[in-house]
Amino acid sequence: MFNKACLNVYFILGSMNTPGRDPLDVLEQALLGGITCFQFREKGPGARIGLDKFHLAKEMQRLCAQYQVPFIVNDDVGLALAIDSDGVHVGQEDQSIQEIKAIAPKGMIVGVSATSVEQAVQAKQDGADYLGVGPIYRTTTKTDAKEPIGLKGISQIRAAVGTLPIVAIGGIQAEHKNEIKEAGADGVSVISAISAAEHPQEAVRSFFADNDA
Ligand code: TZP
Ligand code: MG
Repeated sequence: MFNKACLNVYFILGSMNTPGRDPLDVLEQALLGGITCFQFREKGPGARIGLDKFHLAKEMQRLCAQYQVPFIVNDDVGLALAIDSDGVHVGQEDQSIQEIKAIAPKGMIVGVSATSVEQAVQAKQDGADYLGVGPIYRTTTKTDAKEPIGLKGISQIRAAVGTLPIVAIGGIQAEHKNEIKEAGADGVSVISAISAAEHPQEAVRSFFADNDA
């Protein structure tokens, strides 16, 4: 079952985020560390395509199922439907929420990225199940990331969308988690702080160190 607690420590990964390492090993370490949600985000230079992407998605989905962690596909609605993922996450330039809701099985989670109050309110109106809000801080992981919206951006979006689940994204390290939750997010989503850590399992644990709300 999906609820806002799933957004607590939400890990995002594609094979291009684990140079020199097996992305499945990194994911398994993160699952052992206790991540509460996972997003398969296979995009950008070096990303797998076609059957390679499909197989990696299936293997990651199987791992997440083993640990009972929701498995969300980024962008690729066709893939999400083909493998019956728990959810799909789309940006402002991707397929519209209404279109996705019309073709997806009932209960498939639809997450939407928002960088402004306007986008957040629109996404809520269109039926998004949760919002990915950011970037909060500066990040180099996404080359076309927008200007950081900071903690203030989270508070403004929270005030505008009521109780809709919100996960923050962009440049987030473990020590940021408290201030992000205080600003109104239900959790943090993270790529490099976990994927590039020498010990991904310990990196996940550090996100629970002084805040396990
Ligand atoms: N969307 C906004 S920032 C970002 C995405 C996918 C990248 C987050 O990566 P990191 O390494 O946690 O800053
Ligand atoms: Mg997208």
